Formats: sequence, C-alpha cells, structure tokens
Amino acid sequence: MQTKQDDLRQRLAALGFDVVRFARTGAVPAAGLQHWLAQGFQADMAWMERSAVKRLDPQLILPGARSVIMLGVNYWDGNEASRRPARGGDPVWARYAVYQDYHDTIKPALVAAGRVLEELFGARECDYRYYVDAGPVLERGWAERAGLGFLGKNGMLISREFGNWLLLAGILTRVEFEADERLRSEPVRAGTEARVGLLCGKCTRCIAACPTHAIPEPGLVDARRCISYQTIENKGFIPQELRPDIGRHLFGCDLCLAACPWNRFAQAGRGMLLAARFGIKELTLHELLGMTPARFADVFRGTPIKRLKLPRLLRNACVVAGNVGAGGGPAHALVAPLLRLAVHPEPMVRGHAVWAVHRIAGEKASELLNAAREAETEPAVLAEYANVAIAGWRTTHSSGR
Ligand code: B12
Ligand code: SF4
Repeated sequence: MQTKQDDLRQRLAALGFDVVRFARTGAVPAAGLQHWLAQGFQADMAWMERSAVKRLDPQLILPGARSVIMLGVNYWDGNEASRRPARGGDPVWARYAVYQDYHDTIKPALVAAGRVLEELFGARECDYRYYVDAGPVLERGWAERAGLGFLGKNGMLISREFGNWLLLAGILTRVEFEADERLRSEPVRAGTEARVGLLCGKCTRCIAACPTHAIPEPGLVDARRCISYQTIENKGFIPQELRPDIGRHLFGCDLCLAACPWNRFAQAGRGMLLAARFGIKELTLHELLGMTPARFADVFRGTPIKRLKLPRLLRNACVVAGNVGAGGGPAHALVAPLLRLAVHPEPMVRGHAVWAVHRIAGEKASELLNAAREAETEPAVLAEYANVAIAGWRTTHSSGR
C-alpha cells in the first residue's frame, strides 16, 4: 500500500531530486569531526569550529527534530569529455563549477519541498529547516545514515548508483518518518563509528591520486593541503610549496573523486536542478589573466565562481600560469599579462604574479620584474620576491614538471 511517505518521496523526486532518503535523528558520531578539528584540518574555516556543537546535535538547530530527509542531486552529465579543458594548457575547473551555482538552483526546490511537507503532513514552516551545503549540518554523515551511499576513503559520500557525483541537501523536520536502511549495518573496523570505506575494500586510488597528499587518513581531508580549499576557500596567499602541485586546477579539484572505481555506475543526470555553463571552460588562461571587473561580473554571473571575486580568480590563474609555463616554450606569451598583474592593486595578485614570472622566465625574471619590484612596498609581496629568486629558478630548471 502506498503510504504518505511514499507520496512524499515521489513528489520530491518530481521536483528534481535524484535520491530521496529518510533517517531518524539520534546520536551523532562525534569522533570524526572532533579529530578533524583537533588536527587543524579545517585550515582557517573558523566557522567549522564555531558550528561544531550544532553539527553534532540537530536538536540545537531544530528542537524536537525527529527526522532528516536527505536529498541527492546527480551532476554527472554522462560525458567525461564535456568537462575537459578545450585545449592542453587550459585551466581545469571542478565539475560542479561549470554550472549555475547549485546553492541557488537547489534552493527553490527545497522551498517547494517544504510546501509538500506542509500539504501532506500538516507541518508548519517552523517544523522544518532545509539546507544545502551552507548550514551547520554534517550532510555526508546524514546521507550515509539514510543509506544514500557510504563514506569513501576520499571523504566523499559515494553512491552505488551515481558514484561520486551527488550534491547533497537535507531537510531537518519534526515530522516522524520511517528510516530507510543504511547500506550495511556492521561497522567496517571495530570502534569505527564513521564506517569509512565500507565499500572501498582494499582500494586506495583516491589517496594516491591526490597530488598534494591531502588525505592523511582514510575519510579525512586536511583542508590546508587540499586544492579545493586553497583555490576556493583560502582568501590569502597560497603556500608556495603547494603551488607546483596545484597544476592546472583553477577552481576546485575532483582528482580524488574521479579516481574512484564506483564512478563506473554513474549515469547521466536529469539536470532538473542544474543549469550548465560549460562555456566557462572555453576561457583561455590568457583571457583569465586579463580579466577585468566588468568581464568577471558578466562571465561568472550566477556561477559558484562569482563568490571567489576577481582578485582570487587572478591569484589562481597566476598559479596555473606558473605551472603551465614552467617548461618554457610558448608559455612565454603568458609573461606579458603576468607582468601587468605584478603591479595590480591587490598585493595577493602581485605576489602570485611574481611567483609565476619566476617559474616561467627563470633567471630572466629579475630583469623583467625590475620596475615592479622597485615600486613594491608590501612585505608579503617582497617576501615572494625574496623566496622565488631561489626557489623559482630551481623549480624551472630541475623538476621539468
Ligand atoms: C568544509 C567542506 C569542505 C572542505 C573540507 C572537506 C572535508 N572533506 O571535510 C573543502 C573546502 C576542502 C571541501 C572540498 C570539497 N567539497 Co566540500 N564541503 C564542506 C562542508 C561545508 C562541510 C564538510 C565537513 O563537515 N567536514 C568535516 C568532516 C570531518 O566531516 P564529514 O566530511 O561530513 O565526515 C564526518 C561526518 O560525516 C561524521 N559522520 C560519520 N557518520 C556519521 C553519521 C551521522 C548521522 C552524522 C551526522 C555524522 C557522521 O564522521 C565523518 C568523518 O569520519 C560540506 C557541506 C556540509 N554542510 O556538510 C561540503 C561538501 C562535503 N563538499 C562537497 C563537495 C562536492 C566538495 C568538493 C568535491 C568540491 C570540489 N570539486 O572542489 C571537494 C572534495 C574534497 C574532499 N575529498 O572532501 C559536497 C560533497 C558531496 C558528496 N557526495 O560527498 C558537500 C556535501 C556539499 C554539498 N552540499 O553537496 N569541502
Ligand atoms: S579534492 Fe584534490 S587536493 Fe583535495 S583531497 Fe581530493 S585530490 Fe586531494
């Protein structure tokens, strides 16, 4: 017999959610998050620390909450090539970045989901709260508990139907639902509440795929070393020692996701809650290095990249340029825009431009940067000059990266 909960499931699926599962609120395993914070893996995302208490107790967010409805949005477009940069040497964008910002496109569906909850269960607006990414909710943990998938060694919620390509959202509610089954009930290792790696077996491809060694323990990502953090969340200078391994990643990183064998089950999404902006990956590095505020606003309107703001985009483009150009050759064409950025009003942009010019031009960099250096007064940028004078020369001529 079709229950009201079945009706709700169908109505939410019709709104565009590819997975709809239910969990009961209850004890939250705290060890994973506490250990992550204790190691400093949150980098300068101080909000992760401030909200930790709430993340571990949904009653602090919605007193009387009985259930969590966990929702997945499949963002695999069925075509591996569609995300690849158009030309070798072009920047690489995280898969989710070449869409309209999913926070904006999923939110209206969450509002509509709330209305369905009101209609079918007589819930009032104060009886539920919905989140997509930004709320104080451990979305992957709840998704695991609701049986959307398992927590992989790369830290991701991995689905048996969609691989690593689910975005998550959740509705915390006072309505009581029957819980869906988790994937398997027994813990992987004794004492491992988090059940990390439940269906990974012996596979460690994701850990090996990470160029910056950001996964020190299965399931825990050290944001300080993660390219995603460095290129999206970090608001300041990117540590010099990480820059070469960032490679061509301009915004975010999917390497540990893409390495996962469970992706073979991924299927092309319906795309109801997504709006493709694949044109973004056509932008050349040269264009990005020359981006003006007006063009930035125009090109990235509505995408997650708009949150980065222009100076951080230029910072990231400098890092990619330094890496693309480290071998010399045609990349010398990047030197002219980089020299313009070496006198940019933002110290962060100037510092990374200086680094990139050294990576590309090697011993000629000092001469090229002479005027910019004479005018420089900012200590952080002067430090870049001091460091790269030795390090830039060494990396250009020894690693051949
Ligand atoms: C902070 C953050 C980051 C940080 C830190 C990443 C990290 N691994 O913690 C940075 C900036 C590096 C990052 C990067 C990325 N992120 Co991010 N990020 C978040 C955010 C806001 C919080 C994650 C968090 O709490 N981390 C702390 C760790 C300790 O918690 P955790 O990963 O959830 O795992 C613990 C708990 O789940 C707990 N646990 C275990 N069992 C249970 C059971 C229950 C009931 C509960 C409650 C908890 C629990 O133990 C686990 C540890 O052992 C979430 C959104 C959200 N509100 O949850 C998105 C989120 C995790 N990110 C997401 C994405 C897509 C990415 C990127 C792929 C983006 C990109 N392409 O560049 C990368 C992937 C990097 C990676 N391998 O994780 C998606 C992941 C979707 C999925 N299928 O897993 C999320 C869920 C956003 C969303 N709404 O879709 N991210
Ligand atoms: S997203 Fe990239 S840098 Fe971050 S842990 Fe995964 S592979 Fe490493």
